[in-house]
Formats: sequence, C-alpha cells, structure tokens
Amino acid sequence: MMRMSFVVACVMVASVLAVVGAESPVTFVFGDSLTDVGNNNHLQYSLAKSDFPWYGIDYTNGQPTGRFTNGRTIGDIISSKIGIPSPPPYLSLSASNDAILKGVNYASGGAGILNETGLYFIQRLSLDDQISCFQKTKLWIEARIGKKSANDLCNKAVYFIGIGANDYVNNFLQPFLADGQEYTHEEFVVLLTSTLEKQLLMLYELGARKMIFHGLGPLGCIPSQRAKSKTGGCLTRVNEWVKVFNSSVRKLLRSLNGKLPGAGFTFADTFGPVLDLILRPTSYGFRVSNTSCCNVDTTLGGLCLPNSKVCKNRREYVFWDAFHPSDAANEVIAGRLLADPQLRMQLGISGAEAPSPSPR
Ligand SMILES: *[C@@H]1O[C@H](CO)[C@@H](O)[C@H](O)[C@H]1NC(C)=O
Ligand SMILES: *[C@@H]1O[C@H](CO)[C@@H](O)[C@H](O)[C@H]1NC(C)=O
Ligand SMILES: CC(=O)N[C@H]1CO[C@H](CO)[C@@H](O)[C@@H]1O
Repeated sequence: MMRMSFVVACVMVASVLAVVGAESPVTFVFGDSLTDVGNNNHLQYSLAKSDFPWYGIDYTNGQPTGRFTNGRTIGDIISSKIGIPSPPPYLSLSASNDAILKGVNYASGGAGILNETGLYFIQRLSLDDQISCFQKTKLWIEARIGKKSANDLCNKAVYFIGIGANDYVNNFLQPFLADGQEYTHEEFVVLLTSTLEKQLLMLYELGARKMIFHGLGPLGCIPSQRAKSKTGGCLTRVNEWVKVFNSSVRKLLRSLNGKLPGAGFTFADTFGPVLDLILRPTSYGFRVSNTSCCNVDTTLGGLCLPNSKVCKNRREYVFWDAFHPSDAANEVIAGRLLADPQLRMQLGISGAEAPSPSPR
C-alpha cells in the first residue's frame, strides 16, 4: 500500500472543467494503493487489501470498494472534474467489455517499480505486471476496433503513473529486506530510475505518448514514518531521499522527451504543496496532520481495521490511516494537480479558466 503523494492548496474548480474538443480523454492509470480502485480485491491471496470497514465510509453508498481511503482517490476526483467516469479496475474487466475503450485502471496496493517491492503482501501487480496487463488490454482493443484505430487510441490516451512510494516504505526503509542493506540510497535511486526507464520505454512502444508521472510526496511525514521518530516529527532523511528520487525521475522524463519522437512525459511535482498542507493544516481547513483519522496501530500494519476507532469529523484530518490521505486531503491534492498548466495541456483542458490555488 502506501504512498503519500503530493500536494496541496485548496483549489476552486468548476464542477466540470471544459475539455477542449468533443472527445473525452481516454485515461490509463498505473500505480499503487493511492490509485487502486479495486484490483487487489481480485487477488485472492493479497494481504494488501482494504475491502472492509471503515474503508469507503465516505464513498458512494458508504461501502468498501478496494480504495485505500475513506472516500475518493485523487484519480476519482480528477476524473470527475474532467467529466469522465473513473476508469474501472483491470481485473474486473474482460475482452468483451466496452469499458476497455474508455480507460482502465491497473493500480495495485503494495506495488512498486521493483518486482520485489511489497513481497510480503504475497500478491500485488508490480509495475511490470501492470504494463503486461496494459499490453493485453491493447490486444483486446485491437480485436474490437482494428490495429490502426487501437494504435490511434493508445497514442491519444493520457497515462497517469504514480508509483515509487512502496519502493521506499515497503522495501528500502524496511530493515529486514535486502535492498536497504545491499544498496546505498544513491545506488538505490539509480536502480529505481533505470528500471523505470525500461518500463516507460515499454509503454512508449505500446503507444503511450501523453504521460503524467506523479512525483512522490514527503513520505517522511506520513504517520507510519513519524511513528519511528522519537519526537513524532517528520523523518528529514526520508524526505531528502524522496527529493533525490523526484529529481532523478524528472531528469529521466526530460531525457526521454528529448529522444522519443512525439513523447510528452510530464512530471507533476506536489512535494512542496503537500508538505505545506501537512505543516499548516489549518490554512486549508484541516485540524490534524500528524496522526490519522483512523486510530491505527502502526506496529500492526497501519491500516484502518474494522475494530479501529475512527475520528468524528473526517474532513479535519489530512491522513485517513498511517499511509493514505483522507478524501478531503485528496480533494486538495487533485485540485492542486489540476492547476498545473502542463497537466491541463495533457488533458486538453482549456487554459482560460485555470483555477487559482489558494489555501482556504
Ligand atoms: C520482473 O517480473 C517481470 C514479470 O513478472 C519480468 O518480466 C521482469 O524481468 C522482472 N524484472 C526483474 C528486474 O527481475
Ligand atoms: C500532534 O500535534 C499535537 C499538537 O501539536 C500534539 O498535541 C500531539 O501530541 C501530536 N500527536 C502526535 C501523535 O504526535
Ligand atoms: C531538480 C528537481 O527537479 N528537484 C525536485 C525534486 O524534488 C523536490 C520535491 O519534489 C522538488 O522541489 C525539486 O524541485
């Protein structure tokens, strides 16, 4: 599970943003528990699941869906703002389902860039697995509309990728796993970046051109990491590492844009805004950011279990459980992302009424 992402700043966005041209964008979503909308529910042996109360308490019908938060994910909110349905989980679809022509979500709680990340969850779709699933989707699409149209669809689609937090939280930062012992952080970032480069090249070969990579947020400030600090403060060293990762990925995307014809790979940096949300929650209408709404036991995984106590006003908390932002925080983060001119361009949203981000 687990990554905290970016951002901040309450943004006033019209209920549906104007999407230029008649066609709604087709979106393919890759990632971890921040964007999983139910894939892991289909993995029988996965331990990275959230298909129980209190998850989903603020979602439509108040039921758990496999989302790792009390309500909507950032992706759900972005989809709704641009007027498209949130793409369904890949593992709920089949070749004959019309939904595959409109967008698919491959995100899986516990997943990372590296195959070995989150191995103690037994089952999850690593980024390599997610790309294989996309490859299958493309074959399904070809069977439906022909090779040329399928290529065209894949070229025009927008690819959201948000991954890497588990490579820290459920790999490098776990003292009992090999990667944290084998590699210095410098070497680890090289490994992550070079693995990601191969993965992005694979997506490019499959037709991806417009891509938005979500950088990591201040992971050192999520409740599961704070719990490791004597004072309950943010782990500065972890935040510094995340910044190095972000720089390295941003550089990678620039270099790929320079050598791959037609590539428009964007880095969406939300580290600063999310840190601001955490450091000054009251400026955004929140009250608490140093602990989660759900009273979780970080020594027992940090998820919100059915027997946990949940806070009264869930909108007052930036974090829902030890790893994941609340629905209210996701709304702030999504608004911040949608204020990014590059992201708006990728989504074909007209620039005219760009929302102005401002703390509440
Ligand atoms: C990770 O797993 C995928 C598929 O399971 C495999 O194709 C790939 O080579 C593996 N990558 C590494 C670095 O082991
Ligand atoms: C969070 O911050 C509040 C106010 O500064 C403090 O009273 C509380 O002890 C902190 N909680 C944790 C878990 O650090
Ligand atoms: C060079 C560079 O792009 N660094 C960025 C990576 O990390 C932090 C947080 O995301 C950014 O503020 C830096 O600008």
